[in-house]
Amino acid sequence: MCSLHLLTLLPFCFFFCIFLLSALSVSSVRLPALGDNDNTNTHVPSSSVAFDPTRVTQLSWGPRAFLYKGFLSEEECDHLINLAKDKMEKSLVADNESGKSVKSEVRTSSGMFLSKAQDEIITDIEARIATWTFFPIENGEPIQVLHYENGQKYDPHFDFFRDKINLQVGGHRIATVLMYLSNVEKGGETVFPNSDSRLSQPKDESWSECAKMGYAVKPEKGDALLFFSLHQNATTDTRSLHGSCPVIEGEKWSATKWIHVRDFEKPFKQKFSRNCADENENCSKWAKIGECRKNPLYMVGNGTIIGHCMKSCNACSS
Ligand SMILES: O=C(O)CCC(=O)C(=O)O
Repeated sequence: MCSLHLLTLLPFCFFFCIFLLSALSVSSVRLPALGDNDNTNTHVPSSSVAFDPTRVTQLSWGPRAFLYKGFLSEEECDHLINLAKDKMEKSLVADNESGKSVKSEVRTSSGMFLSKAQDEIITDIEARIATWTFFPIENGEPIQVLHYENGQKYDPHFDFFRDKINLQVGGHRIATVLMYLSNVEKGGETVFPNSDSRLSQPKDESWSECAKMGYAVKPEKGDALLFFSLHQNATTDTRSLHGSCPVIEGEKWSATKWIHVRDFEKPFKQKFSRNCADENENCSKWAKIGECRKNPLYMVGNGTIIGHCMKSCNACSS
């Protein structure tokens, strides 16, 4: 009787032992947790700070949005602010008809564009963005640093274009990475008024009234928000409507990397052996204030159309 029981228990014991062994071996592998600074388990050769997928959470599928906790170190945030702070100008928006950059009350912050690969730290951050988003570095625009003081905001808008001119350089902006460079005491949230998740996010009194109008993300120094402006089939996603709520207390620093469906650098890299000239006497002045990057179609053309300031923008060899 007793030996019969032992025989029937034998297969059970066998499987139990296998289960125990596998559980022990899994628990002995330590994955870095959120907020853990030990990045030695992951290795990305193109950026000295390892990309760590365990820090990423999915926020919404409509629009597709993800938050990376501690994407930038404190030092990287401070470095971006230091590079930008003496060069800030009133932020502009793209005019829907002409595509030109124009002043508007829709956006009351100030901002400036860094150069791509401006120094080692920027090169590193750009490499990390490429790893996270799966988009090559050349599809990205230069990083734009933004500063919002008390009451300043960016009303809800789309990052995809509605004019034909901007579309010619790199096509639509498909994704945006917003990096928060400072904490904000109150307000300054990034809000998505059309998000599918707008009604399901509980909000207490720490959120501004503006943030309560949609799905919102509180700026926290070092965090980065990635969202997509196009659906998987490359049509525009109107749920990607987003804005920066007015700052109520403190100030907000952020940095934006817009990513296009195609190579955004091509016009800059194009070397024309003929027509290496400026067509406007103001070209060198405009080039110095960053117009080659801010108004690329006019300044350097798009590889088919020759720009008006090819020489000053170093877009050709004479
Ligand atoms: O700073 C923010 O939270 C929003 C910025 C933004 O909307 C943009 O740069 O397109």
